Amino acid sequence: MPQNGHQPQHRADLSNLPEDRRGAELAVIVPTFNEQQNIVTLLDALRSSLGDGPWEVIFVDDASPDGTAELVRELATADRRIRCVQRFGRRGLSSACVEGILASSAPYVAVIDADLQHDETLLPQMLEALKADEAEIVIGSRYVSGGDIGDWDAGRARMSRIGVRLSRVLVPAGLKDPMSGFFMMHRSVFDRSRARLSAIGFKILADLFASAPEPLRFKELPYRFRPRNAGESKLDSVTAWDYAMLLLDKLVGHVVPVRFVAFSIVGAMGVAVHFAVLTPLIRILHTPFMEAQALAAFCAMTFNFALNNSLTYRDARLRGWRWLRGWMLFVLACSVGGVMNVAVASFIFKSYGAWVLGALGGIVVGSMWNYAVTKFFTWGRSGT
Ligand SMILES: Nc1nc2c(ncn2[C@@H]2O[C@H](COP(=O)(O)OP(=O)(O)OP(=O)(O)O)[C@@H](O)[C@H]2O)c(=O)[nH]1
Ligand SMILES: [Mg+2]
Repeated sequence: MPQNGHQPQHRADLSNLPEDRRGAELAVIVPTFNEQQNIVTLLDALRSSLGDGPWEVIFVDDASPDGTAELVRELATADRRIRCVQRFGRRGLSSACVEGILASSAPYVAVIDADLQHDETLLPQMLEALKADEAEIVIGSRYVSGGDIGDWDAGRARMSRIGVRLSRVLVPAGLKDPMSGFFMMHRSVFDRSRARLSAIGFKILADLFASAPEPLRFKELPYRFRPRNAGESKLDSVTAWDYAMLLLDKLVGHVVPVRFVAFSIVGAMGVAVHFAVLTPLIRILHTPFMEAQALAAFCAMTFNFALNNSLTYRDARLRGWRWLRGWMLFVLACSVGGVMNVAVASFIFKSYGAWVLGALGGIVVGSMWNYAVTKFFTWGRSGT
């Protein structure tokens, strides 16, 4: 053992090892959720595109109930280029890609969807462009000449265009398809961006560009977006919320955690629910104030819990009995937060005689408590 605590600088001599022991040069990362029906077709497509070269494919599966990971592992017993990373109690395309990349040592990394919408025949060309140092990241693009969005309906095409326009605050103007989920990069691109990545939602490419400490040298290759091969789309209305959170995180995340912003937005909606319950109880049913207030607070807390579970903590969403347990912990924590709110508010009011300041102080302290405690105890997150 070295005395000074530093690791000795040693390099293993690998020159005598047989060729077939070499690690992969290219890792293809495939995030999956319920894509069992597409795995075999995708693997055939990758094999015919990449041939016998030194590549590997890493499926990052978020415990799909349809048995995607089980199938991948079964196929991996016949072909060691196939690997599977399985995550539990977690969801998210971007974070799955990050973990897939971290699980590989390959110097080149590609990301591709499992549903065969991306044109895997471009992969060799992407690799060549990187090796020739034409760029450090090569993007499969639907918006350069020769590229096409395929058979999207007008609504989806419009949503995509709006997404591209909004992304302009993050990515260079010359990048035509920042919403692409199909790209290949030199590992160093990822390494440089890693510390600043938000890894929220679906748009890992825009995240990479926005997180790079200096502008990335990129190249776009056109391709036609194909229809989904089999299975169902995972896009839903919450995808837009995730995208808004990604943009917000990139813009203000260094000042205030974006989850706290989301938590506060949900909290503000909870105030509306509180009054929507309180008003008819008092005005119509003539319920005594304390009872009405308690019932309204209970409804607002339940509403806040449900919404935070679906939006703020979508990636760690609780279901079944864990939902029930989470809800109880949330109500408990927020009740304590409510007591703190009133205590702080009355302290400020008594000290300074300013009721608006008192109310605001109470709200700030109460919501910070609620956020910090529920983040840890309800959704079990100590990090972001
Ligand atoms: N690991 C993981 N993968 C996901 C998650 N959500 C989506 N994916 C995968 O990410 C890829 C893209 O998802 P899609 O549902 O095809 O999204 P899309 O291509 O933008 O939408 P469609 O055109 O409707 O298919 C697919 O391989 C999905 O299985 C997730 O939460 N976790
Ligand atoms: Mg798809």
